[in-house]
Amino acid sequence: MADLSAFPIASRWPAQHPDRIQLYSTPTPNGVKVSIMLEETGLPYEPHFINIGQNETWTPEFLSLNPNGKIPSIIDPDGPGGKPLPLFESGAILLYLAEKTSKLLPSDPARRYETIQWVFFQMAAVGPMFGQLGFFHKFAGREIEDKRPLERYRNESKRLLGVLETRLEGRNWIMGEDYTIADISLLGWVRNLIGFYGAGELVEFDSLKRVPAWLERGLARPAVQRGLDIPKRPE
Ligand SMILES: N[C@@H](CCC(=O)N[C@@H](CS)C(=O)NCC(=O)O)C(=O)O
Repeated sequence: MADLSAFPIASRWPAQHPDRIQLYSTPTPNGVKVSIMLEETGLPYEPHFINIGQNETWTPEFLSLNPNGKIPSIIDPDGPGGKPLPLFESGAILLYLAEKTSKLLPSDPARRYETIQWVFFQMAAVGPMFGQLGFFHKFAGREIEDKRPLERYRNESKRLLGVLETRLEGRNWIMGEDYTIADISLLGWVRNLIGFYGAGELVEFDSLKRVPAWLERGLARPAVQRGLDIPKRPE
């Protein structure tokens, strides 16, 4: 049986199954990347709900795993060399799980780097820009009179959707016929932009053809449906 006693986070969120991957998360666009990946790969894992509304990522126990105070984070009790591996940053976690399972990341080196390139595109551009648009359109930023930040993030989000629209020409998935971690990284963000953030009209989502069809294909996957609701929010 794996021993997680060296990890302070395991004292606050105890493992019932210490031999399984421990997932500390919330079902946000960054969080669901990892739960979807775990569902797609079939790896055994144990989810722990972290309440970001109550600032639980800023507790000493959580910060001991991720000094950046953000979900998602994991501990794999069976990491490289059989030793426990703590990991944060959703992109790094996706890559790690893909390599661990040899799934959802092409093995051909050129296609592998092409996939990683799109994961970085999500991490560096789509996530931060859509997130800022959400802040200025839906959350506290709505109150700000100066509309230039909202305009900037709207324009940039619209442009990024255009990049995806072009990429998906003649392709079912970001990497063509292969559904990969690039799709997993992006699905939750595009869904959130037009769903929870209510910014579909703002970015003229209806003027796109391929992105909506890709989103529908992705959301139809049973593992995606399950992953979107993990960890379950307490009632
Ligand atoms: N680049 C990070 C971003 C993670 C992130 O922004 N997580 C948000 C939820 S989507 C969070 O934990 N927010 C809590 C807070 O900042 O208090 C990743 O992809 O893992």
